[in-house]
Amino acid sequence: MRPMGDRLPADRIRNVALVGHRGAGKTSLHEALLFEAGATSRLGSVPDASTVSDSDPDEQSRQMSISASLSSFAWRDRKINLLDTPGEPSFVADALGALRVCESAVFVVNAVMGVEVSTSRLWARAAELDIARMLFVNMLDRERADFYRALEQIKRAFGPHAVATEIPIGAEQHVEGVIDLVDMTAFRQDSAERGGWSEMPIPDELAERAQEYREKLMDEVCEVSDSLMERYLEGETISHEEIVDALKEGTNHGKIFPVVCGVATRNLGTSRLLDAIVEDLPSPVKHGALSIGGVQLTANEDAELFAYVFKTRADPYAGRINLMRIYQGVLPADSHVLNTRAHVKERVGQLLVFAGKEVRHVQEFGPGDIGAVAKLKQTRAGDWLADRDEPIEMPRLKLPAAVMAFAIEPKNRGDEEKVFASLRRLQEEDPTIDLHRDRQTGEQIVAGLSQVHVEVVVDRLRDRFGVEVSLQPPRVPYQETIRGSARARGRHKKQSGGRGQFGDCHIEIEPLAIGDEFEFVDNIKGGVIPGSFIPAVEKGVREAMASGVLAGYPVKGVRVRLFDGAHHSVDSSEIAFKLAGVQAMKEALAQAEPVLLEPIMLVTLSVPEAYVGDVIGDLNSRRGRPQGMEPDGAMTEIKAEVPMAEMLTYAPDLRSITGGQGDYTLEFLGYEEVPGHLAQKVVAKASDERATAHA
Ligand SMILES: Nc1nc2c(ncn2[C@@H]2O[C@H](COP(=O)(O)OP(=O)(O)OP(=O)(O)O)[C@@H](O)[C@H]2O)c(=O)[nH]1
Ligand SMILES: [Mg+2]
Repeated sequence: MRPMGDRLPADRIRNVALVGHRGAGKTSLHEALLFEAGATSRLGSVPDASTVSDSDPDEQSRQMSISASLSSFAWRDRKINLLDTPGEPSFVADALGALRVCESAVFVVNAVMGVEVSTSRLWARAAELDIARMLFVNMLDRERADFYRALEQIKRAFGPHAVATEIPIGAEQHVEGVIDLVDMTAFRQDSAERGGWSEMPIPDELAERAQEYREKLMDEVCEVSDSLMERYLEGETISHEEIVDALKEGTNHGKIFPVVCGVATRNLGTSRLLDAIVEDLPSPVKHGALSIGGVQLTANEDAELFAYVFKTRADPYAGRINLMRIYQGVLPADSHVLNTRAHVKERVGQLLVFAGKEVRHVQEFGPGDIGAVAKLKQTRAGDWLADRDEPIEMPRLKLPAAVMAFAIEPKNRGDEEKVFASLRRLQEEDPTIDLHRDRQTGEQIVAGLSQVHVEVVVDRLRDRFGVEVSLQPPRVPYQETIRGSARARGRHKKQSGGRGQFGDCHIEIEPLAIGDEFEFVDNIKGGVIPGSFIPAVEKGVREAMASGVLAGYPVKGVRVRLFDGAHHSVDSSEIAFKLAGVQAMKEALAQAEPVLLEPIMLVTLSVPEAYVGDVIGDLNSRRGRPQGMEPDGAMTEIKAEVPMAEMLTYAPDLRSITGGQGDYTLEFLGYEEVPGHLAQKVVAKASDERATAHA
């Protein structure tokens, strides 16, 4: 056994992700939990930009979380590693990344709005990962908040095993405490100070309701074990310990999802949530050995080290900070470890623990723990650190496609290199960012999941790297394809002075099935084009496809058959055949009924019922095709397929239609042909742009 030093054994650790819809109160709850646990001395707030976890200037100015942030603190002899995650769908990579390294998640639900779109999506991901889940119904103090309505919605969305373990005392601005249904005791909140609550008798008017919900809880708890159920049905008393054990067992195995409640901004219900986290949620040892990418890992401190880096933060001053989860073994400070992707040794200096507003240094991280390390040279999110060079593949996160593309330009000429290098660092931090150059205009393109996403990139370039860029209007990533087939010949012949240039090819092209990109078939007989030159023809064909004949967009979905040609024993060369390929392909494309394709998005909206008609009318005017509608508490969920070109600036429009009460997410579905009259406009615009670019 190794000496423990300043770390706790794995069974005393709780790794918990706070997840839920945008604005449900995760950051406020994170803040209140830190305060209640004594890790901070004052309760910060989101409107005052004084929370621990929304510490970036762009998080503060937008009043929303953008990156996952970690805090570690003690509660009843356990170490809780709490990850506050963003609810905004554009930053979902961090929420998913956090869920993957935690044994459990607390879902924060707004008591006015109930279960919202992102919450359901994240729940599905947590279910796939098979992690323990509990729910915190927040904002009980708000007007129109209704714990019981939210609870019904939760059951409808997540099944009957979501069960209240407490109910509120009072409602809206008069909420004053909670009743614990396990022990049937009531707690009144006297102040928002730490420990500012006291036990009280269950108020008479709530006695019956508390009994009713206690029975619902017992029905669920007893389902965990047959013998418990039998005794319960026979009317025997079940002890406090038995209930607590069964609740823990059920929660650990995804058979029960406890629902608690409170008011994050008033620090109400937080002490009880902390108790529930350490009592009901699993430690890293609970699950036993984990099989990741075929390698068995156990939270054993004597086994060799395997640590997974799940988050990288690019900081121009502090350097890179990596957050990692130790799956097995111990990582000491001032040591060397192997990065199994880059196959290099990294020197580990100080190990960091984010404790409230402070950063502490520790001697080591043990198995099951989550912590940070600064200044590793090559390591970034997605890498494994290990004692030996055994590469482990973490299953890839299913992330949405980056389809909102903007061209950016440095405000100062000469900053191009710096902009690009800084973008690359930001991309390490956020894998959903896509960077590329526009083939036609040569512009630097930054693509993200939404406009906000790309705007955040621009802000971070300025705040962290000191480079100012301007954002050009968003671009639709059109594509081109063909509807018909055609044959064409390409012939490159030059005779100038010494050796000539000669290549000649005949091709036939036809459309492929939707979704297939490209196929090249070599049908040359009798060596009319020598085998060594055929790849050159294919290269030319591909080059021609990079920029279509209609508007210069990439061409997809074409089968090319090379069936004839000619060569010259002295003058033929790769370059000559490549140029012949380009020429043949351009000609063939022009004759094969080229068409323009546009991306189609699935938009999922959540709007108050009163605005449904207006929202649908507006979607129709955007060439939208409604796919369905479902009432969901006070809100209605609408799904529609809409061309991306019509959704580029949707956020402000939806805001004005719904008085700011609507919300939506976009997801890429696939490509479809652009209707003729609109296609003409796109083609005309592209030719104007080309003219300006070459002017
Ligand atoms: N009245 C009331 N307001 C709350 C409560 N919890 C949070 N808020 C407020 O609601 C707003 C959103 O809270 P946040 O904590 O930022 O929510 P979040 O879930 O972290 O939001 P994202 O990070 O954007 O997903 C802030 O203005 C909070 O002050 C609550 O329990 N009661
Ligand atoms: Mg937040």
